[in-house]
Amino acid sequence: MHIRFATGNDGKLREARDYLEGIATVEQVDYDYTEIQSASLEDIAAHGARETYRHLQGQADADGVEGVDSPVDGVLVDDTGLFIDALGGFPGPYSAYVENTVGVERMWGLAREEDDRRAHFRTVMAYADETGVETFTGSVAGTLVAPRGDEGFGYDPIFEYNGQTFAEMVAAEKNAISHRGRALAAFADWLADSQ
Ligand code: ITT
Repeated sequence: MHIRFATGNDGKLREARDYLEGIATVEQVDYDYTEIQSASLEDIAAHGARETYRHLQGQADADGVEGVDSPVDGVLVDDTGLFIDALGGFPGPYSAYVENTVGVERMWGLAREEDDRRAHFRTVMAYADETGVETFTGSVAGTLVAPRGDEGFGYDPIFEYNGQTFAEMVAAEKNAISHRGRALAAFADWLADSQ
């Protein structure tokens, strides 16, 4: 089984490869799909996967090679957000924009002002193939803390789960309990059932 993962985020790619080892090979695809403006991670991911699949299919047809025409050759997209309870779910679907503008340290600065520092990560994985699009969701609740740890990526240093930040865990430990790991588990179950 071979899957194309449309992402520019090496951390996401590493975790998906790690989780799907023995189930599927994961190829990174560099296609800048349209990130639609929506409060729904499902809509953003499903739209991105459908668009990328159509693009690759069109490219394969134009090249005269066999089309991307079986569940073996589907496209995966991952849309993730960090939702902070005391901030009404901010940054949520805007997490990438906020990381790239103000950065993780300043997000912690905002959260530190709050008594309630609960937050959750949510990932939606969308998988598109010739039969359509399926979405798989995973989430994990934790607490925001001052940055600790060098593993992981993005908001991992400020997200604590059971006394450890995600940046203090290696990929396999994080995958066992994380939003992405849970979405990948649902995806892997679906793949196994559909074969
Ligand atoms: P794509 O190319 O896949 O879109 P991206 O980094 O832009 O990569 P998103 O739009 O899903 O991804 O943005 C999610 C933001 O949340 C972004 O700032 C990520 O660094 C961060 N993020 C995603 N997954 C994370 C995780 O498991 N731990 C910490 N931060 C994460």
